[in-house]
Amino acid sequence: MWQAAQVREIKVVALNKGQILAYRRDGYLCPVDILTPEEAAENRTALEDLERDFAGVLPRPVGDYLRASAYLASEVPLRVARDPRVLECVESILGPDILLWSCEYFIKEAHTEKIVSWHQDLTYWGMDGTDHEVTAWIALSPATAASGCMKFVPGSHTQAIVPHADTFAGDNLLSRGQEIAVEVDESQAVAAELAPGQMSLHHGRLFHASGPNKTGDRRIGLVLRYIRPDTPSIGARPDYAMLMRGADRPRARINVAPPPGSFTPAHLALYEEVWAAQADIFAGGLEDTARMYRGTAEAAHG
Ligand SMILES: O=C(O)CCC(=O)C(=O)O
Repeated sequence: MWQAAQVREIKVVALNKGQILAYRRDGYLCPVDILTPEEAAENRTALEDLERDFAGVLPRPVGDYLRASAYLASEVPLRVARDPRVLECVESILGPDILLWSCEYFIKEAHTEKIVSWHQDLTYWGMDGTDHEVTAWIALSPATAASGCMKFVPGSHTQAIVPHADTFAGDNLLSRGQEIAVEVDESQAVAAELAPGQMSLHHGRLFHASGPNKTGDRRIGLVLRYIRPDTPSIGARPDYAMLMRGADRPRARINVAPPPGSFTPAHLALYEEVWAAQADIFAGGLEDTARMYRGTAEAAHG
C-alpha cells in the first residue's frame, strides 16, 4: 500500500544483506527511501523550471533532451544521479566502480492513456544480457497503480533476453513500442508503488511494464541507469558514459564530463553526438530506422 514517506532526513546507507538477496532473487528492490519529500519536491520544481525556461529556445523540444541522455543536457538530474545516498545503494549491487550510462525523466502526463509495454531493458542496449547494469527509478511525484507505476514480474530476470516484437503503437512510450513476444504471466506482477523521494532498483532483464495515468497529477520518475565499467559495449559506434565512483579501467566507453549548467553550447553538441551513436544502437535490427522516432515525441529509449 502506497504511503507518503514521513522521514525528515535520509542518511547515506548501503543496502543490507536482506535487500541485496531480495534484489538478486526478485530482480528488483522497492521501496528504498532516498530523498525526503521536500527534496523530491525541490527536484520536481527544478525539472519544471527547466521545462518552462527552455521551452521553444533550443534546437529540439526541451522535453526531448529530458527524455533521453538528460545528464548531458543539464546538471539538474545529476544532482540526484551523483547523490551519495543513491550511489551507496548502487555500489551494493554493482561494486565500487560505477558509470552513469543513461538518465531520463520518464513522465506520464495527468490523465494520459500512454503505457509502457512488457519489456526487458537490455534488449536493445548493446550490452548483451549483462548482470552489471541496474536502473534506479526515483519518484518525484506519487507513483501508484492509479498513476501508472511500474509493474515487475519477480524472478523474471533469471531468464535470458526473450524475443521482443516492435509494435510502434501510438500509445506506447517506448522508442520502438517493443513488447515481449512470449507469454507474460501478469497474475504474478507486483506494482512498484513509490512515494515522492522513494526509489526502486531493477535488473535489466526483469520483465516490466506500466499502465496509464488516471490521476490529475503528472507521474514523474527520474530514471538513472548505472553500469560497471567492464560491461560490454557491442556496436559499430563508440558508446558513452560518465564516471560516478571509483575508476574506469577498461575504458570500453568514451567518458564524458558533467555539464557545467543547463543546455550549454558545448554539451548540446555532445548531446547530438551521443544521441546519434546511441540511436544507432537502439535501432539495431530495424529495416526502417526512421520509424523508430515517428510519432513518438514522448518516447524514450527504454
Ligand atoms: O516509467 C515507466 O513507466 C517505465 C520505465 C521503464 O521501463 C524503465 O525505467 O526501465
